[in-house]
Amino acid sequence: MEKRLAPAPETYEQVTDLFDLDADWSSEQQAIAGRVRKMVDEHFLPIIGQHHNDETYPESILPRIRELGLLELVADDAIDPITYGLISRELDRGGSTLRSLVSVQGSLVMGAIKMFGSEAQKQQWLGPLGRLEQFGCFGLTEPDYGSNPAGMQTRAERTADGYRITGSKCWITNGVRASVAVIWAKLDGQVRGFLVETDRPGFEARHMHGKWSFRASETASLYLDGVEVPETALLPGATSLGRALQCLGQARYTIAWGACGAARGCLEETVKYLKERTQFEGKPLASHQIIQYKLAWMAAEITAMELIAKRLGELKAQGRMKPHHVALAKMNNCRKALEVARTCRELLGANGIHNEYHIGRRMVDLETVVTYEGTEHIHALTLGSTITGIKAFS
Ligand code: TGC
Ligand code: FAD
Repeated sequence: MEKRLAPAPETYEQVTDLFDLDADWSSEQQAIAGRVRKMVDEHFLPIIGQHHNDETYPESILPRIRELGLLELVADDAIDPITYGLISRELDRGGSTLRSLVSVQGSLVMGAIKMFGSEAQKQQWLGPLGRLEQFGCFGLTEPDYGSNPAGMQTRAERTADGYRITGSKCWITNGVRASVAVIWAKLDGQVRGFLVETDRPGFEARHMHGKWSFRASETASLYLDGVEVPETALLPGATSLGRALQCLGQARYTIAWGACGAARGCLEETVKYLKERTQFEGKPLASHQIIQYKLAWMAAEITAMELIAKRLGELKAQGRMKPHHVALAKMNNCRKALEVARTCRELLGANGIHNEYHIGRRMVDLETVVTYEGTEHIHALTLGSTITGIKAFS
């Protein structure tokens, strides 16, 4: 591994919880979050810079996620919303690509099977997906239909013993690695969800290269050329676009928490740097007024983000979480995390653009996070429609 890559930050100070919010969590919730944080510090941060550089997937983190049993907790419904949020926050403090790995598998794929699958589908898939023996992907976006998936062109038609699916999907996380793809397609004009095994004839997944964001995450285009699937591939409860959006609601929840972690990671690393780096008569950069102002602004923003995530978790735990709650949290927290990352990048000067530090990677990865799972504009329009009662999408 290249020597100048960022070290594991065991020594970073806890400068990001000025309202003592973490003290509100139960000892069990804090313990799980602590275990994830330790795993990230010891096994993810030391390797991720190189993978980001090389555009490679951090395979070595998979056994660590298995050891912690994070996705098995999801499979068994043994996790409360706040704990899931805290796990997402700690994963994203390492990298948004790491949180994505878990939230695609857990919230989008396992979530679709849990909410809309038959008993047989649950028996077949949830165990292997939870143990990360198998990977899944979620195919909604198409080349001409990103923000507006209602226009999707992928079609399913009935055959004698099942369905034939034709179409293409793009920007699909884990698409090449997946052995099962949740494919959203129109059947008789209605959006339905199918579990498509990726080794079926006519199914092809191709790596998308050339990303400058999410370089350590695998993204694919999927091509379905008359893929024949049995009757049992249909997710019985996935009966409309609204069902796909329900899955997204679960994943957007993890993103709202994850953004807090990404921002925390940036601020922790920046404070350490500013206390060590001196300019102008040997004074640490941290002693200058403009710099302290920016640190204070970021600490306040992170506190506000965490309060939003906390409230969202409470609403989810009470079964009261609505799409506009998720839209507000996803929109605000992703935007603010990106602003924090950009400010931290600036405060590190030239070092802010070098991968000796994690901030530049976090910043470019957050450009993906503000875009996927509904862009900032789309979430603003969802909120606008809630506020005014007028839909302004088209
Ligand atoms: P609209 O007519 O408003 O709604 C259709 C039906 O869906 C219901 N609904 C929702 N249900 C649950 N959660 C939500 N957030 C929902 N939003 C709407 C709605 O009530 C309605 O139900 P019903 O029973 O009346 O039919 O639909 P629309 O076509 O006008 O679109 C609304 C819009 C624009 C908000 C929606 O299309 C949207 O969210 N677009 C963004 C697309 C998106 O987020 N794509 C994400 C792809 S997956 C991804 O990015 C994974 S990233 C992977 C990683 O982490 O690495
Ligand atoms: P477009 O819809 O073309 O939007 C372009 C711009 O126009 C945006 O700024 C948007 O906000 C704006 N815009 C669009 N409509 C309106 C409007 N009505 N009013 C105002 N502004 C508007 N998808 C999946 O299905 N599965 C995945 O696993 C997945 N993983 C992804 C991984 C990565 C790394 C990335 C970058 C994307 C991933 N996506 C995935 C796709 C992602 O969900 C889409 O990129 C996103 O929904 C936006 O669609 P688009 O890129 O086509 O942008």
